[in-house]
Amino acid sequence: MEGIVVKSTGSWIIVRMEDGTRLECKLKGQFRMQDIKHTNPVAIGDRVNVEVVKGDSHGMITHIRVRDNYIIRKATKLSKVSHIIAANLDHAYLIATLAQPRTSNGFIDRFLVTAAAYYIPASIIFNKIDLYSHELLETLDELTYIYENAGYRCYRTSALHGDGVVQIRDLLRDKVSLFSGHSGAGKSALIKAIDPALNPRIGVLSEVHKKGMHTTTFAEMYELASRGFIVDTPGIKEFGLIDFEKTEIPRCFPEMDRLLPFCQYKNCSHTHEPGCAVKSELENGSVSVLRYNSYISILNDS
Ligand SMILES: Nc1nc2c(ncn2[C@@H]2O[C@H](COP(=O)(O)OP(=O)(O)OP(=O)(O)O)[C@@H](O)[C@H]2O)c(=O)[nH]1
Ligand SMILES: [Mg+2]
Ligand SMILES: [Zn+2]
Repeated sequence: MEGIVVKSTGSWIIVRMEDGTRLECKLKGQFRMQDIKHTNPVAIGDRVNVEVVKGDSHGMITHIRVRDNYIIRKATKLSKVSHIIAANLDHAYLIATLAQPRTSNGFIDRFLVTAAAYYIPASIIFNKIDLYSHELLETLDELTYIYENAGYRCYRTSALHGDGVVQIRDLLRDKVSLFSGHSGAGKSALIKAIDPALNPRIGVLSEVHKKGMHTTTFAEMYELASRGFIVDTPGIKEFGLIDFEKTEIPRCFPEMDRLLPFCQYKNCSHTHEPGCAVKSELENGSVSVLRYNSYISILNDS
């Protein structure tokens, strides 16, 4: 029997079987030994084969199909080992907000680079727009302009009041999508707004720092009544590129990647080389300084 991993709590792996039922499973020991690069040998979104022993209510995962793609984060800040956030994704959405807890531009860019690094199309959803002041709405217009020019769609929602929710529901139809972002950005609240029949836990912000309280502790894939699957994830502080060549970073900034054919050197890093099209567009204003600064910062970090 085949199914998709929808939740993994450490002790049990919940698999959604083809007929829509959910089965608690264990993983055959061999997988745990094979995969030393990742802390979790089986990830949300994995397509698996399951065997059920007659008379047993639980299943045994016997095979994990090769992943089309996956997105990872570092297991811990300095770790070389990574944790697979989810696999076999059609699209990754960053749930960002300019209200509390504000998502920085640097974080947005790191998310976009991570998604591009693993060849997962990405977009940004600016949530909590009900809380934006006039100034913040202007900032949002500027950011939308920058990111849409770079090649990323931007959406605006209020999980609280329902603005923009129908549009997101339509985007998710028949796809497997990931919601990622800081704790407290409203990932779970937005899922609830998209499909009120679902019940992901929704948190509150801390009194003092107005940050999220890490309410969602395990990633979980939900099935939408409007068709489609959405992976809710725990809030994340930072993304990190692992096993990733520095020379691949320019590819992960689509607006720079598009200009590469016009650079004098075909492996231009857009930093010190003469005849660099990115740097000349930077001066003309068509490549955003904000994005370029993130690019340099990511390049320096890796
Ligand atoms: N005003 C307003 N509050 C929102 C909105 N979306 C979410 N919230 C509130 O923000 C808080 C955090 O929401 P969650 O959905 O739990 O956030 P999360 O991103 O899932 O956080 P973690 O699970 O900790 O990663 C809750 O108090 C929500 O009610 C919104 O659009 N507007
Ligand atoms: Mg949550
Ligand atoms: Zn260049």
